[in-house]
Amino acid sequence: AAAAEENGGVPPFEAPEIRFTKLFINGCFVDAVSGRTFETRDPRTGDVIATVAEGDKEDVDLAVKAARDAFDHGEWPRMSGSDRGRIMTRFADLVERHADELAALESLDAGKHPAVTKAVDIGNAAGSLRYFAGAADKIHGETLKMQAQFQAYTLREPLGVAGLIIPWNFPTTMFAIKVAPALAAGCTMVLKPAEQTPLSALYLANLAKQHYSEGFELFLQAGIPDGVINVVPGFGPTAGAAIASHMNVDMVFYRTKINSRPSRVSFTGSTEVGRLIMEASARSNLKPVALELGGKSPLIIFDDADLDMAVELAVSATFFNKMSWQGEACVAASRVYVQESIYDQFEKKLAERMQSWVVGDPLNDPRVNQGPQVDKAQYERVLGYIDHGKREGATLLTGGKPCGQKGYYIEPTVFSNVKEDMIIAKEEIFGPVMCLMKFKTVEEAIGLANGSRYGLGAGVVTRDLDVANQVVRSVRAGLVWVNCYFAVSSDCPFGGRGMSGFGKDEGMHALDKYLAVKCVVTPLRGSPW
Ligand code: TXE
Repeated sequence: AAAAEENGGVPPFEAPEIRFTKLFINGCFVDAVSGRTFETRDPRTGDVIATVAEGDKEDVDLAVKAARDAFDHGEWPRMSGSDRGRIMTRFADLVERHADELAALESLDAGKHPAVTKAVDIGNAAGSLRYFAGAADKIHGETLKMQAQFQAYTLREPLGVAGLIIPWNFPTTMFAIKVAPALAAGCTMVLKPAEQTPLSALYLANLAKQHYSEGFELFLQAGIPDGVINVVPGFGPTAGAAIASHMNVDMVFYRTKINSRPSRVSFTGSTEVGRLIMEASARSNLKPVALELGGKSPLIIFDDADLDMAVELAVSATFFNKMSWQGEACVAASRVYVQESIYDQFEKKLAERMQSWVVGDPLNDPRVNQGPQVDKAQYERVLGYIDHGKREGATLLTGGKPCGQKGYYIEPTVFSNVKEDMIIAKEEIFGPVMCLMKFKTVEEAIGLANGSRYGLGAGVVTRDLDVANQVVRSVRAGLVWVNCYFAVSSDCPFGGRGMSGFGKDEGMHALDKYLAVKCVVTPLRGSPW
């Protein structure tokens, strides 16, 4: 109590017990075939939190075999959608019931603020599970009239074994937004968490198989059956690549990089790895691929905007105000365009605002706005971009240096007078770095916003509806926010275009990735058949 009092009423962070560190295959926690392990570290200090079994090709083979058997012979794809939905709803309940422990685990592994992790990451994950639980019994085809003497209908069937490769910036949310639609569709899956943050996926896999009793029919007493969800922690070029190129994976979804035969691969991550994943699919079984890659999202601020609100919005859109996300978000507004007539005022207010920005340990200090970068590699990468910005001649308005005695902390950095051809304006930095630029007219702003090869998010701040509509219609992006930013929800399709990838997570569109459409034709009476 005394410690909590000293700390503004917040009790000191208690590290959770780490119970799951092995591969999760066919409902069991097992060691890697090679016996190898790797270390996952605390980004606040660089200290080892746990050693985790390191999956490789042989382990992916075993996981895919379990998923294949569960798909070809198991009950999950054959169960009614409403029964799948009921089990998924129970999974969501369990996620919420264990939210504190899960939030502590995730915050430790990823360097996040536990309260925010609980509200945002875990809240979104439970929300996705519930949303897709509700969708599971609403998957249906259409009836087609065809020409005379035939009729046809379509069936939407689960595609098979999904390969899911996820990144480290929102590990629990990423797990849920890939796993939930795949479960609703009736697919089975092999998921590889990022090597930086493997712990929450293993914890969630264990929750998914938990047993329920109260008043359920016998076959619903179990959780998600063994073999439906398999989790193989490991590295990208080994375990990830094995999923992307696997002949028995029917689709791959990458939310960052991948290569191996799952039936489909869904991936979230970097554009370079996205390329490798498509190549791996092309060279193996041509499995469908969905990629949610990086971005360089523009935020356009017009001169009729409320200046204080616009500054606050730019800060949260780039750095994630009060969220301790340290700019590690694929939709972060890393290009901020401000209309010339208010540019100087905006710059001044922004610099003032950053004075009260607190960088520090998000697990123990409730005042902290920004925590550490996820690992040494990301920390060095972001500092490398900051050096580029300085060398290319952008004006350093705030920050620009590492901070703290240990761990991976970087000052929130704002570059002003950035030019379109500078590296910091073109490449995804994925850290606490804002690039401030000016424009004169709506047309110029749209041209600048569309000057990137990415096309993930975009924001516009104005009170003029005509201007807002013009930008919304013209900007090349998968998500556009008007007078807000980062507002997301399970029913809003999330995903980009161009080098930001293709295929949607969330919303009913996400289901399409996990379903195959089959057209069935039957003759009518009197047909020559
Ligand atoms: O991503 P990787 P990294 C972007 C961001 C960041 C950059 C690098 O710009 O700075 O990517 O981050 C797996 N075959 N994003 O290096 O490598 C890997 O193990 C199969 C954007 O962490 O793409 C992990 O599970 N899989 C982003 C996942 O891909 C491979 C979130 C992401 O790692 C693989 C994170 C391979 N050959 C980073 N190589 C977003 N869109 O939200 C790696 N992986």
